[in-house]
Amino acid sequence: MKKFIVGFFLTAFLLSAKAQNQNEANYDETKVPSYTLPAVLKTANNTQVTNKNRWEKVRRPEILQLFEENIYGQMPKRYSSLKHSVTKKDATAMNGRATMKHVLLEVFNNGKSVKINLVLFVPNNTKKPVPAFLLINNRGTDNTDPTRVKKSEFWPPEMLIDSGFAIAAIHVADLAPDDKVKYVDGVLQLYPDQINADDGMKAIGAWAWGASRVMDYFEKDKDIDSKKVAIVGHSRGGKASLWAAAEDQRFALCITNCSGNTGAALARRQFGERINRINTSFPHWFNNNYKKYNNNENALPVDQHMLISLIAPRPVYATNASKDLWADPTGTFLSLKNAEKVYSLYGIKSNLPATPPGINKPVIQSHLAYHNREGDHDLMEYDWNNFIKFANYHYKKSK
Ligand code: GTR
Repeated sequence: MKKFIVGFFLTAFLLSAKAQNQNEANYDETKVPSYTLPAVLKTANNTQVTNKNRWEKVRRPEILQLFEENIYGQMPKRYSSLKHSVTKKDATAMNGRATMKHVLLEVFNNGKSVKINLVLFVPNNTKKPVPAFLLINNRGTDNTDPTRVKKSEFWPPEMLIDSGFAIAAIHVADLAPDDKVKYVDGVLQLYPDQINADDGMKAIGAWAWGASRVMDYFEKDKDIDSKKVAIVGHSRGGKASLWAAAEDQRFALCITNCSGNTGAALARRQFGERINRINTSFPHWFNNNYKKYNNNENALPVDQHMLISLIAPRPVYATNASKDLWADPTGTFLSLKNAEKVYSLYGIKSNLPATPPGINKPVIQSHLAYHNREGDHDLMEYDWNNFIKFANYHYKKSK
């Protein structure tokens, strides 16, 4: 009983602390400070980038390095080996419409290994290989139930299968538990040098690394068109989906749902969640160097429009929810807008309007796509329905 009472008060205290922080955040557009974004197209030695060759050879690598050093940490480029085995298979899933595979990926390095449980559904009556969506799941594993006894809008494989896509999911806990102490019990064991380094990867980096290992597997699975894989994440998972697509150019599309601070939203607007808050609540997400920017956004050599720019010319879809001001819908839209100039180097014009579109007015047919769904911080059928349209639009065009 005593335990219960202590637990109750502790939970109430933590919830009210969180609410208080959210209440203290700025949600008033007129109080957004004036700011200057770092120039995405100016190199470290101050020369203007005017073509995609200079972008790819000089500026893109510079920006990627800045994000590694100051925010997400180093991304290991090598591992010793990867083994995969299909541990469960059901060729009659969804009343025969799909084949379900549970694939166990085991990645070895430094005498250690990490096991990644991949849940995958592939449509049965569709010409192979098929394009796929991969979700980095940051919620309970019941959201990606392979038996389909439990269903949730967070990951609706029936909808994707009926649209001719394969759909997969991994869980963040396999890679780095989402916990300020236990986050080292995963991928970081394979790269121990990173654990105490100021620019070492932490949880978000490990989750993105895991998505790339799934891509290594997809390249071997004959049912999957590995040239057409969309990486999807919600919120903290959406921060990881952006980082995965920035680091790994094999992802054809990137979808970042309600990713907010240190995701798709501009940091310098200081609207909703701020760097100081995210680093205090979640010190295990970003590298140690990032703590230098607590209450000091303007000192950052990058802002999040540059993260989106790293994904160019590949299409990016960022979303928000109207009641989720914590994730700064306007700042997300502006981040996309400020990445447009990098897409222009490839002759690509986005179809985004000059100012944020209204609630439930998605802009889907665009390399930089956006919507602000009515409602709360979540990943829902409305969002997935638009992601399917987005993928259809881009894949049909490139055929
Ligand atoms: C919040 C955090 C956000 C977002 C969110 C989530 O508490 O402040 O940055 O990541 O969690 O993942 O749902």
